[in-house]
This record gives sequence, structure tokens and C-alpha cells, in this order.
Amino acid sequence: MPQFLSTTDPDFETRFAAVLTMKREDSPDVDDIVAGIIADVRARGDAAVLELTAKFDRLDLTPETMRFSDDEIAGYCAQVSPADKAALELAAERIRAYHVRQMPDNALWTDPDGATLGWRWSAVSAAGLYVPGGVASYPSSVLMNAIPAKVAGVPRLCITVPTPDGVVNPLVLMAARIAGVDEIYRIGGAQAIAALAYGTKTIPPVDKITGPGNAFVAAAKRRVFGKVGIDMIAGPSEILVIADKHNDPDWIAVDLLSQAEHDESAQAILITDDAKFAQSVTAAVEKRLETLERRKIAGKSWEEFGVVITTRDLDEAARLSDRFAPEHLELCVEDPDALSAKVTHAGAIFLGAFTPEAIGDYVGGPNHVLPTARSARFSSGLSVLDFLKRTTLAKMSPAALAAIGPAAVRLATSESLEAHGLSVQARLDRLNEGGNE
Ligand code: HSO
Ligand code: ZN
Repeated sequence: MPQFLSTTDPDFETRFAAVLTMKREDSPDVDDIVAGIIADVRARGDAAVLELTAKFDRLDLTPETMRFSDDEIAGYCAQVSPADKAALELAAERIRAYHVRQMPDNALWTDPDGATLGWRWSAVSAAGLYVPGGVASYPSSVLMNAIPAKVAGVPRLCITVPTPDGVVNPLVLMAARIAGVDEIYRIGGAQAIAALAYGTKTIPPVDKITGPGNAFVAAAKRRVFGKVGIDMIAGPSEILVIADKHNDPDWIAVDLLSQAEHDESAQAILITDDAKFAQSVTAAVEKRLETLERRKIAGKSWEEFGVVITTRDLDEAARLSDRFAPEHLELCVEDPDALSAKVTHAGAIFLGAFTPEAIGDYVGGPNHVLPTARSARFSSGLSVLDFLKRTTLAKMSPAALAAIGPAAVRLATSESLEAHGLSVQARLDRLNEGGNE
């Protein structure tokens, strides 16, 4: 059974606080092992990567076969059904169109002192995208990571994807090809992250690494941060649905299960202003769980981490949602736009009964790589900005230097940095001599 709370319960605040701080994931401490793997890859390059791939993926590769050739990629892509390919293409087109709009503008202006100032955005030169192997090897996540990188203008984009026992997911290669990925390496784990960050003879290093992964991958990303940029360390998925009684309980039930089925540690939360509706939804969840393919995973998540909260009204529901700062927030209410305006902290909001979260996982357009574990309080989902950086620009006219330079000299003196002061003063002296202008 999920937990049932009502805001009218006298102990509501205590129980709600317990829900907020609930620990859902035990993160095994693999940091020592990962440190060893990274050191090994740094020292021995390809040889270490190949040995670790033989050991963990039971796959013998050579520097030549570590990277999928164009012929291999074409061969696997030919196995993808036309319908699957068309669905990936539709998704890619919509994701691209959305992310193009995120591209920020450069800026350049001259202020009243005569200083010309601004900034310019440019893409990282190379990005590496980690794609997990096995069950969580999602082609949709390839699109969600690769397309923003390409839209940002990253010239070299590569993927690492482990292929344990040599098993390849053709849809992953197809998604990579559609997204315009330049290189695909069939390696995984901490060794792949190390290779991307430090480079080997076969794999040139990248500047930014994104993408989800297991505990080893997460630990490796943390360790290489600083040498390269990383995105976020994503936790298990979450969904919070605010629904009024005018919904079909079964729709809401499958929405909750859609994220519960990702992971036993995933969390699905229903907040409603109608206690009877809450009962109908939980009954519908139980019914669906009888037949759902991933009922073991979804059932465990719902049982252990599911939460159902009844509120006095929908405004109260929005305030509680903000305290969760959920990764995904569905607003299945009569006026979702009005309620959405009352929400500040959420990774992504899905408005109205016809916008199930799963649309956003695949084809809506916005990114599905989103902040989890309440980090939507201070961070955002993956975007083109993750693959861009900003360079600032400043150009002083002689008049501008004359106007603002003396303050710089003063500040340099106050910091006892003589050469700083001199580099400004030398120019001011020339201007005072009337030599320039
Ligand atoms: N909902 C997941 C992403 C995903 N869903 C991939 C289906 N495939 C994390 O936000
Ligand atoms: Zn999902």
C-alpha cells in the first residue's frame, strides 16, 4: 500500500516532512573501484579499456573494433522496422524544433561611458554521451542528449554504449544516426567515462560528458568533473500528479505507473482535493498492476514509495508540490494554466488531461533529462545551454578608459597589486599627455 496523507490530519506536517526526506536509493560505495579503473585507463589507455570490456561485458574487442564502423551501423539500422524508424524521426524532429528555440542570443552594446561590452556563446568542441546497456538502454534518451548537443553546434559528438556479450540494440544506433552522432564506441562503465575524459589512442578526449548510468558511471562522472564538464547525476524517476475528481481514475493510475515502472526506487505521488477520487485511483492502480508487464518493479515502487495526499483545495496541492519540487508534474485539473502559474519548482510540467507525462518522455519536444531528488529547486533539465559556454567581451575607447580607469587604479592599490594599477595608469598618463586623441 502507498502512504495516505491528508492535510487535515493533525500529524500531517510531521508525516509530510518524513515523505520529503525519504531515502529511496542506496548508493553502493564503488568509489574506490572507480578510482582504480580511471587510474588504469589514464595509465594504459586502450589496453585497459579493452581488458575491462572483456572482463565486465564478456566481449573481446580490438582498438579497431571498439568503434562501430559505418557499415556495421548501417547493418544494424537495417534491422529497425520502418514504423520504429518513423517514430524516432518524428520524435527527433520535434525535439530539434523545441531545442532550436532555446539557443540564446549573443549581446553587444556601448554604455554611456563609451565601453563596448557583451558576450558570445560558443559550443564545446567535443561532447561524449553515455548510453547504458541492457534494459535501461533507451533510444529516446539518445535523442534527448544528442539533439541538444547538435543544435548547440557541437562539432564532434560521440557515444559510448556497452554491448554486453556482444548484444547490440539497433534502435540505439538508429537514434544516434538520426541525431547526427559522429562516433559510437561499444564500451561502457567507468572505463568508458575515463576514456572520454582523458582520451586513449583510439578515443580522443571530449570536453563535456552527459547521459545516465549505473552507480559506477555516476561515480566516474563525479571523479572526472573538473577535467571535463558533466551534466547532472540523475536519480530514480519521479512523477507527481495533481488531479481533480473530473478525471478518469484509470488514466491517472497509468500515469502514476508510467514512472513507477522505471525503477523500484522510482516515486509516484498523487495529490487530489477529493478523497473519494483518491480511492478510485488507488483501486485502478491495483487493477492495472495485476497485468502490467513490469508489475514487479512498478508494484514495488508504488508499495514502498507511492504517496497519496488529499488536500482542502488545489492551491494547497500546488504549494505541496512546490515543496517536493518533482521531476515531472502533471496538472490534470479544469484550469491547468492557472494552476501552473502557481508552481515554481518542477523539472517539467504537463498541463491538462490530454498531456500524459509519457508524451514528454518521447515526442513532446522538451527534454526528458530532468532534475530528480528535489533538485528542481535549483536546477533545470538538459538543454542546449549544457553544451554552450559564454565568453565575455569588453572594449574600451580612450574616453571610456579615462572615465573608469582611475577607479581601477584605486582598487588595484587597495589590493596591493601594483602592476595591475600600472597597466591602467600607463595608458591614463598617455591620455593626459594628450598623445592619444
Ligand atoms: N522518464 C524517464 C525517461 C524515459 N522514459 C526514457 C522513457 N524512456 C526519465 O525522466
Ligand atoms: Zn519515463
